[in-house]
Amino acid sequence: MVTLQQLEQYEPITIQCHDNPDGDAIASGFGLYTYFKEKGKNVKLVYSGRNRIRKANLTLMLSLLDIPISYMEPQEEKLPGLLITVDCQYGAGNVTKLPAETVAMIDHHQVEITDVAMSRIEPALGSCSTLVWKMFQEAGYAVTSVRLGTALYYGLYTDTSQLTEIFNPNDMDMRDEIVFDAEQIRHLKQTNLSLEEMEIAGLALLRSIYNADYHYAVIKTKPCDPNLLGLISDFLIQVAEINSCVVYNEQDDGYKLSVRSCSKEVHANDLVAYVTEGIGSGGGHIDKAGGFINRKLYEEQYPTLHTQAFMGSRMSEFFDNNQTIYAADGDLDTSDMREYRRKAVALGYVNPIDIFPLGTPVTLRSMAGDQKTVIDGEHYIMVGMRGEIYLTCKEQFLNQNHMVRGRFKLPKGLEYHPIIRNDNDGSVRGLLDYTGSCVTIGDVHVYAKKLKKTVKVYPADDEGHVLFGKPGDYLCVRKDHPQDVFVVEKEQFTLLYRRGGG
Ligand SMILES: [Mn+2]
Repeated sequence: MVTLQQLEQYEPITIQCHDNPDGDAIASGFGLYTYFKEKGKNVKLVYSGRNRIRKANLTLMLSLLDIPISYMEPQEEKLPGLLITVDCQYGAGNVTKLPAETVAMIDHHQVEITDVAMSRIEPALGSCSTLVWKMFQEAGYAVTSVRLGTALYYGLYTDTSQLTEIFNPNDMDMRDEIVFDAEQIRHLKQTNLSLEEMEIAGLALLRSIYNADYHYAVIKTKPCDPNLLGLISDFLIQVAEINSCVVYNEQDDGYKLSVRSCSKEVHANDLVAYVTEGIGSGGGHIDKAGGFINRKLYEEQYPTLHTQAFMGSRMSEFFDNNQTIYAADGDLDTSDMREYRRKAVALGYVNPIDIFPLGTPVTLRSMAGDQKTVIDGEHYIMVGMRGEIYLTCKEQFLNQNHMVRGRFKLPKGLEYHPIIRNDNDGSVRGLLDYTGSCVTIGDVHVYAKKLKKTVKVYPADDEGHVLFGKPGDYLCVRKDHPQDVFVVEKEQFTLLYRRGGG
């Protein structure tokens, strides 16, 4: 994994955006440009390909933020020093291959090119701007320039359907931390679409597929700026008959999806997680979500299936298979479940009062997204082995666990370490700095089964906080507390439980 410190050993440096650059490619390229310039490097920001930048929002972005990007003719001659492709991969179909002495790549798309040693590719991130921002932090470089902050913010904005489809916590961190010029962003928002895109949206609406049984719509659009997908789905969800929808199109490396739902029973983030399961990723909020399907994985698993048929059948499957459990009823049928015992594995716990004072509104952020709460002195935060977090009642926690010595540690290489954010003043703390270790007292017995369908569990103590299980996860219920129903992810389950009764 390449770092900025390694890259700044080279000179001169050419940063190349993909052909037909978008807001995110320009912003992340500009970020790297600014960094190397400040290090006193001879650096250039370029793009190539058949077309020049002409979309209104992009020309406005270049002029508002004074971004020094220039067009470079495709050429045979070898570039001296280092070439970094940004928001794309060297040799991929969406970027003109410029010969160079040394090559590096920084990107957030699916890994396509594997023979470039100096690369940093993080497909889980919503924008390449976030990746560049993250690399700045790792290098100890703070973004103090509002001009650069505005560019990076706009890069994230354009790649996540106006920030509505953000689901990676790193993207949320940048959205919340970065300093930007709100007036310039407002100006850019009003220059979002071209006439051509208006036409693409119009055609897409004419060709929608509507399912009257489940009240959903599916639309495939022609290639367009990804944030147009979000606008089309925002429009669709306002139609009376439509309660959920997927709008998608083909990109170089797969399919980008925008999902909406306005039904209480169907959450957009659950729906997109289900549709992309095994072939991509997705998430977001209960009403708006986004996702991505990797073309290679899709073609391996569904070699003959047309994508429109695929989307329709996955959607219908989701509605057919969705089981709802109200844990408070305490009547879950355990006849097809097996008994397991909890292993003596240490988990992490945090007493939030150690971090912020009583009454502070806070946001807990983990890979699973954001959770808002107020420090009430009655809850502890539990930290799982993969950095997942959940709140637990203090009294129950103290009855069921005992603390063990030593700080709680997460395995190396985890994508994100959970944070707690004070919503009054915006200050942020890493949860792990406050996390102790604990193990459960006595034997915990559960009945569990591997899910074949999606399931939604309304917990007995907190019906507002729905748990979602997908095929492969385990549905569990405490043997001695039939109202304690919960879902455990596949990998977690084997770490935490073993077969056995008694
Ligand atoms: Mn991008």
